[in-house]
Amino acid sequence: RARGLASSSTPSSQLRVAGGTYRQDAFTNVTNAIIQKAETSLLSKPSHPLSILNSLIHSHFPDYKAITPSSPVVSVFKNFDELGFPPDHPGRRHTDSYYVNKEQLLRTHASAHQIESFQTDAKKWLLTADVYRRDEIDASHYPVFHQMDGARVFDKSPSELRALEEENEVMAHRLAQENILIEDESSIGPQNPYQQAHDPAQAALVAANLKHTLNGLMLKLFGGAAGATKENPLRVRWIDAYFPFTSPSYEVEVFFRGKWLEILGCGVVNQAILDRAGVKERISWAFGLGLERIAMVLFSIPDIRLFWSQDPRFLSQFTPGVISTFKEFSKFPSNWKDVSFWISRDVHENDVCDIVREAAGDLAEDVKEIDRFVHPQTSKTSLCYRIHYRSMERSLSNAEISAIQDRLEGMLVSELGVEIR
Ligand code: FA5
Ligand code: MG
Repeated sequence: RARGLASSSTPSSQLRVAGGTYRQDAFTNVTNAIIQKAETSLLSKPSHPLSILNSLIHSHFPDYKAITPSSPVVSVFKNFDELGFPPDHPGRRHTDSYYVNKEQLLRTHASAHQIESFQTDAKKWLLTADVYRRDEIDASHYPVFHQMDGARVFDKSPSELRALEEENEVMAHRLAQENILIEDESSIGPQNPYQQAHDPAQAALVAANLKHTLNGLMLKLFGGAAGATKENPLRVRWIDAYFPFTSPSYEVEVFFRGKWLEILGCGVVNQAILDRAGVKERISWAFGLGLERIAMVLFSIPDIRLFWSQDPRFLSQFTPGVISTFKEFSKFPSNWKDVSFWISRDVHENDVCDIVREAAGDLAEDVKEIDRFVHPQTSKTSLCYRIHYRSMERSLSNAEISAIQDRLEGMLVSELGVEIR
């Protein structure tokens, strides 16, 4: 059931998203607020921090082919099935992803384009994409963010593997002289095995190359900003992870300003993926990182909504090619309002958050459930949500917030069938 649909010239059974026209059905849950984001390309603005970071990573990997993905609308098959996600994977849930219809959704990760990228036959590639996940509302979560995937493919020929072994030695030697402390807590075992299809010695070489390559990237991105020295090196931690399309799989964390930050996921690509792409007799590693998470710490951007700000005081602060510290141009006061309602069927917090985004746009800073109880007589459930409102750009008047809150209450009634208390 689509909400607040697109243009009036489009028949109501059709949906326009990022230049394409799609059939809607009972599964449709993409909202207007999200469709608008899909039309906005932050990466095309050279002085946008995401674009600066994206370029910086590209310049660190000069011989990697830059692949530009097409529309953010992809098939469920391509986003999940083809990559080996099981039928009951949580990411497939209606409450977790934005469906255009039962067969198509807004990609939830850049890896949706992995197979087509391998099909280009590039041996080294990078691909950056806007990705979409239904989520809560707070300073670090936004339903649209950007991921960069990258991969390197090796021939299984003895000569290429010998070259790889030598390259690994050179890389390891170079990293050993840098101000980086690598805490490798990962391990190969039944939980995180080499693949049946792989010679373990070859897979080990590929995994080692993956680790050296990404340690080098972490040093490039964070070394300077962290003020890394011999005595106080940049700490990078490798832990085991699980992805349906890689094995072994890892997550990389960086210790920055007193905290461990999850930066990326990666691993040795499942042979079935390369087979499907028609890449025979090859072995590959791949990674996927989140640009916003990295940009927020490198540029000191306190709220993820700022990336979408149209305020010239935001964009004018940044220079292509330069990582600079964002200076907050305002901290306008925040206001909160509660909304309480009776529900007669289960309501997911992400449904409430999407309606808040429809009613309030980026003025909603934070949404939290603050109360829930069951009425002893009627056994109806009551929920109360507290919504914090704040503009990044100006002061909000009480009248404006009340109008948003009225609109919100109306939408909660019409979309979710709740009864406002
Ligand atoms: C993935 O999306 C995999 N496609 C990554 C991958 C690619 C693994 C290739 C192996 C090979 P994950 O959901 O963990 O994995 O997200 C990857 C990165 O995206 C995270 O490490 C984080 O940096 C970023 N990310 C994930 N969720 C969010 C979010 N809600 N907001 C901002 N960044 C996020
Ligand atoms: Mg993760």
